[in-house]
This record gives sequence, structure tokens and C-alpha cells, in this order.
Amino acid sequence: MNKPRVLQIGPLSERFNQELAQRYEVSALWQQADPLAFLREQGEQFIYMVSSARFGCTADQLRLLPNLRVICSFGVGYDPYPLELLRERGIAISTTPDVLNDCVADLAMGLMIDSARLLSASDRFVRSGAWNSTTGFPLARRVSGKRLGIVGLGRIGEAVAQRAAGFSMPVRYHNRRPVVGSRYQHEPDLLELARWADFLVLTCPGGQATYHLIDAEVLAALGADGFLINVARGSVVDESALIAALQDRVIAGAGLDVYEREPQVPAALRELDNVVLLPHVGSASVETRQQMADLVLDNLQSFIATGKLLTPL
Ligand code: 8YV
Repeated sequence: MNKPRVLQIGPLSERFNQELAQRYEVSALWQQADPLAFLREQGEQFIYMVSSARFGCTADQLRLLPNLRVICSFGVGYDPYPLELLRERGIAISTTPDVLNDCVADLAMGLMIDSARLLSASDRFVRSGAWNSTTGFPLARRVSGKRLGIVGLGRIGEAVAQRAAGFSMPVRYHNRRPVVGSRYQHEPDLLELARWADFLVLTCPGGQATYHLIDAEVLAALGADGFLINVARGSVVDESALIAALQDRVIAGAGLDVYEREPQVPAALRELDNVVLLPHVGSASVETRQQMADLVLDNLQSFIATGKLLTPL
């Protein structure tokens, strides 16, 4: 029997690419000399697409895929997909929720501790040979007991809040609407939350609705003792305003896993010593990436067999 054809937009792990190719007849779009010409020629043959929260897909690509019925996406973010168009066309989409909650929340805690207790900076200090009998490392800030403001209390935000309990941190959150049944205090005004919080942690989705939600005004409200932690999307933060706030010590520091134009990190940010910079590794553990890959494959298999996705968006 012929294997179903699958259009893959961008490369995932070697293991995933191989596994997908074993089960399906895969066309790797990124390997085509002229991807749009390829789609003009063969686009109508594809019913199934695999992509990721990094690659997404474009409206131009979708126009050349008239028979597409499903997109199985690696990752939990959906900002690089034209959702309106998908809805109009009745194209189903799955993401990989839940399996990455723990790793992203662990990383948020790591960034809080690193930015406040200066772990990366201390490491640089020791490696540079600067530590000697007269020069000690400057005092840092405490994490335990500090106030944690979560912007976007969804699955990942909830996992961050649970971890914060172990650090005796009071938690409040800002969502557009209160989360029904949540034990944490909802703060309808983001500026109020920023004023209250010592750590403002972003775990909301990216996209139009949250674009530059964190601007100069919110950073000023967070204040000179506050830290901004972003494990969500770079688009949520006005990066120029953040750089200015870090330079002028309007806030104490920041821990960032995501940026406005990845993989570009502005030189002005890289020069600052009050920011911890990670290369978008929230979900990047062997175990979690394996579970995410399995969930993509399981969603595709389920859709082909039953017409239903396991984790539809
Ligand atoms: C991944 C992510 O880095 O899930 C997401 O939305 O941002 C991360 O888990 C990304 O999906 C890799 O493609």
C-alpha cells in the first residue's frame, strides 16, 4: 500500500525526520530549490502537513495547498500560523500542549534565580580569574518569599505558580479574564500587577493580542527592584524599551529565553550585565522534545485513521 504523502515545512530533530519518513512519503519543503514553485506543481496532492511553532506556514503556501486538511505542529505556540485562514478553510491544527509545561516552568524558575542571584555572572567571574582573596562577588537579591506576577496563567503559568509555592512566593496573575476556579488572585490591570510584583513572568501566547504588551510603562511600574522573565514570545515585549530600561536601571534585571527577531539578539542587549540570555531553550530537554515529537506523530496518525486530532488547538 502507498504511504500517505506528508508535506514537512522545516527540519525537526534527525530522529523525528527519520521516523516521519519511515511512516510517510515526506516532501521536505525547505530542501526544495524553489519551495513555492514546488507547491505550484505538487501542492494539490497534499492533505497532511507537519510544521512547528518556529516555522509555521504562510498564507501564500496555503493558497497552493487546496486539499490540505490538517497541520500537525511541533510546539505549543501558534503565532506563526494564519489562524483566520485556517478557520475559513476548515483546516485542523494540533499543537503539543502539556508535555512541555514542566520544562518551560523549570526554565522560568531557573531564569528567576539566575537573574536575581547572578548565577551566570558569578560563573563568568570565577572563570575570568577575578576571584581572589580581596575581591569577592557583589551581593545579589533574594528569590524566596518575593512576589511573583504571572502574565498569562495558562498551563505553563500554572506550573510556574506551583513551583513558586516551594519558594514561599505569593502569586498573582494578569489574564484578560479571570481563570475560573484558580486559587491565585486575578489582577485585571497589568500595571497594577507590575507595581506589586518583584518578578514579572511572561507565559502568555504570542501574536497580535499580546504584541508589545510589556512596554516602557509596564517596565517603569515593575521598578528598580523588579525582574522581567520572558519564556513566552519575544513579540510580547517591546525590546527597545526593555534595553533602555535595563541600561537605565529602571528595572533590576531580566531573564530572557525569547527575542523579537530570533536568532538575532541585539548587541545592546548582549553588552548588558543585568540580563541573562538564553537561546530559546524552554522545551529543549531530551525527554520533553521526545514527547513533543511523539505527540506530533500520534496526532498525524490519529487524524489519518479517524479524522480526529488528539490535541487540537
Ligand atoms: C520550541 C516553543 O522551541 O512550543 C513552543 O511554542 O517555542 C518551543 O517549545 C519550538 O516549538 C521549536 O519549534
